[in-house]
Formats: sequence, structure tokens, C-alpha cells
Amino acid sequence: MSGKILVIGANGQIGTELVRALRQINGVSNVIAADIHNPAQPHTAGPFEHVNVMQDTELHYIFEKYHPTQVYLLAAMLSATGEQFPKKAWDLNMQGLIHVLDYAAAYKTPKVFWPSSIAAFGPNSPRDNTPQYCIMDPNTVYGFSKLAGERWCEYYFNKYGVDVRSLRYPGLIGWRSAPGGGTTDYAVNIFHEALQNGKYESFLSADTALPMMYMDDAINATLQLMDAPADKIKIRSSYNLAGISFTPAQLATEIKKHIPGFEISYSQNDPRQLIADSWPRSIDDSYAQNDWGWKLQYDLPAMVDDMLINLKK
Ligand code: AKB
Repeated sequence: MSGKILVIGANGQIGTELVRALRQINGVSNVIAADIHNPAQPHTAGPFEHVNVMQDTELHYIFEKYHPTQVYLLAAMLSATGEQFPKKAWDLNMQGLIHVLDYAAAYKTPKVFWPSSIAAFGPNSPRDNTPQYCIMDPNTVYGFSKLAGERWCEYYFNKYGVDVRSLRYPGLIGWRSAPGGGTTDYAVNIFHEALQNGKYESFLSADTALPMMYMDDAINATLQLMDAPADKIKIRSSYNLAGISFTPAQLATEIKKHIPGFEISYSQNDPRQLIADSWPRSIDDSYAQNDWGWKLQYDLPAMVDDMLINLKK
């Protein structure tokens, strides 16, 4: 069997949407969803393989069975959960990546995608309009696993010729899938609570600005990066991706335009605040724009509008 696209971590926040988009473009049978858990939702119906990225033999089986032409590795532990299980987060985030890069090199997989994050920056990185190249001193396990992962990607490209491509995703917001264990999760939870209860207690303070992105833009950026000719991909660590920067207060104001009675309150001393305070407030993604033509579509009002329309359905 050949010509298949393999998505590992297919049941997660990004995987759910990416599998759907890839199946629309390439046909359901050509996209293999793989995850450690069985698919929960009917829209993920299609070929599925159980895989634990920590198990070398399971990955070997799947590479041997499909000889995939593209692999998307999305299985990871996010920032907040990672702080609860630091060693587990490091093991999963690093070993999973290195196993996949090794098999991609051995099987000459034409293209690999791996997500990095704004979490790869740290408290001494410039916080506004954070450039592609600057001091990076992440202080969460998730963050430094992303930074180390970026170095591994570049290394496998230079040393073994693996065509691996990566984006530093901002916090992602979508209505089809739920995030889990991240610091930016508030920006998804707020919509559900606004519609169900008319109020939300944010675990981040009113003025905590973070780079965020609507899922449609994130999926488009991913597909566009993977479609770009290899010589356009000048950065083999990971590209900054800016999205839209806003605070919980600004998001609440936008939601109130649709749900006038909506009320937001703010909890104190949540550990995720410290994580958010070490991350950029906004990002410069001019390299992505110049190298492979990236362009954002959704601003804050458009994102809120689309989220609420779809969640109400
Ligand atoms: C998280 O909050 O951990 C993630 C991320 C920004 O990478 N959403």
C-alpha cells in the first residue's frame, strides 16, 4: 500500500480538524488517522490505526504497512498538563518526535510535519512582535521540548535530508474539537460557557495578551506549508505564525456583542498565569509571509462570529 498520508495524534484538537481537511482534499481512504485512543466522533470515520508513539514497534508496523508519503505528528502533552507531569511530557514530546524522524529517514518519507508553539519562547524573549530569531529561554517542559524538537527537525533535515516542516502555532481556537491541557484553552472554553451559562471565569487575568489563531487559519497554514515547494522552505526549525493577539477582556467584549448578558470574571493564582506571562504577547511572522506566502484570514470579530454561529448549530 502506498501514497497514504498518516496523521498521528489524529483525535486531538488539531488532528480532528486536519484529518477532516486532508480527507476532503485527498479522499477518505488516503488519510490514515492514528492515535493512542480510539476515535470518539463519527466525523473521524475512515481508516484508523492504533499507535503509541512511545512504542517503536507500533510505529515501525505503521510505516511498513503504509509507506506514507506525508506524516503529521501531532501527539504531544501541552503546557499546563506538562507542568504536572514534567518527565512524562519530556519523554512523550521528545521520543515521539525522534522515533518518527528516524522512521521518516529510514523509509524516505517525502514530507513530515511537526508542530512547535509560541511556548518555545521564554521570559527573556521580546514579548511584543516577537521575532523569528531572538533569545529563547522557555521555562516550561512543554516549551523546552518544543525548542529542542525544533533543533532535532533542523538536524534531521541537514544530516539525513528529511523534509520536515514546522510551525510555531499560537493558541488555537475551533468549534469542532476541544483543546486539552493547554494555557490558551480558556479561549475555547469561554465560548461554550458563554452559550451554555452566560458567564465564564477565566483562569488568565483580564489583560493577559497572547497570540491566538482560528483553527481554519491554522489548518490553511499547515496545508500551505506542506504544499510549498521545498526550496521555499528556508527555515527548517519552525516558522513563527502570528494569528491575532488579544486579552481575555477583549475576547469577552467581542462575545458580548453577540450575547449582551455575558459576564466574565477572573480567578486568582492559577498556575497557568505564570506560563502565559512567560510567553509572547504578539508575534512577527514575516518569514512565513515572505517565504511561502502566508496570509491570515480571520481577525477577532470574524473568529468570534464564526465560532458562535457554528457552536449554536
Ligand atoms: C498550550 O496552551 O499549551 C498550547 C500552545 C500555545 O502551544 N495551546
